[in-house]
Amino acid sequence: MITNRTFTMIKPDAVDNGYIGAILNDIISAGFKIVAMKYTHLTAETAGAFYEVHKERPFYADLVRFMSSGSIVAAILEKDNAVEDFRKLIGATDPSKADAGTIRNKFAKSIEANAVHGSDSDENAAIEGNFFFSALERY
Ligand code: YYY
Ligand code: MG
Repeated sequence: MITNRTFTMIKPDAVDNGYIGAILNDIISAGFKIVAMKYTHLTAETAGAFYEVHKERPFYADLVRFMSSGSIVAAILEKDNAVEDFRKLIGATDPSKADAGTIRNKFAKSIEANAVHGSDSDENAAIEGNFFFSALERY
């Protein structure tokens, strides 16, 4: 059911640092089921479109550059209360403020290169999942 789904990306910093396996392990151990997943690479255009909601923010240009600087892993995850529970699992946007044990606390070094993305609402989870995956891929 769509309301039990969220969307995540393992960002270029975490991919480059070799954390894909450890992060997926934390996600699965927390009770999330992987519905769809792909290893891919954003261009400046696709990263810009994905983060369009932030285009007036001062960090937008750097964020787009960073998000298109290396490979990412995109995934749709399923669990009861997926959006809220996943935001708790990843922790605060700024890893220095993320609670101990959260994915950003463990694997991120800066507010920009913060290891993972997590959707902030059911509506955005659906939009973001549809951005990366065709209907066939996200059955
Ligand atoms: O949803 P979340 O990823 O926790 O934060 P957002 O406020 O949606 O910002 C998206 C993304 O932008 C964030 O993960 C890192 C980057 N960013 C930044 O580089 N500098 C900021 N001051 C705020 C956000
Ligand atoms: Mg956000």
